[in-house]
Amino acid sequence: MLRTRAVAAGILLTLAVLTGGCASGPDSSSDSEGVATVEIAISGDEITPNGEERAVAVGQEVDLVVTADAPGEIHVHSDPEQEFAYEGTGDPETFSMSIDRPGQVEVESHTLDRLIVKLVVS
Ligand SMILES: [Cu+2]
Repeated sequence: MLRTRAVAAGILLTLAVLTGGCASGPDSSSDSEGVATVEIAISGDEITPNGEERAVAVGQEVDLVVTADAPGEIHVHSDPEQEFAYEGTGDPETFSMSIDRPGQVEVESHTLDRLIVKLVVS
């Protein structure tokens, strides 16, 4: 009986800790309202978006969400340049980054030699 209680208390404690962890979720999600999500779909040699401009803020978190049917690499022409290799499993893969100075930053697929999106950072 005592042992059962101790286990139960242990579980409750664990739950409390987990819940505490979750409770910080809503707080940080208010920050994530400022996240710019760029959905990128790559299928064969078709890429969406197709070179459109997208305005983002300096220092803003930019999430590149890549859904691709084959592995490849995304190139972000920021300074310094950033590269993200995606596996291309057909499931969305998220790459978080930010640009820390104003300007235009091209996001390209070198695999397909195409401009995907142009980030207009200000
Ligand atoms: Cu490039």
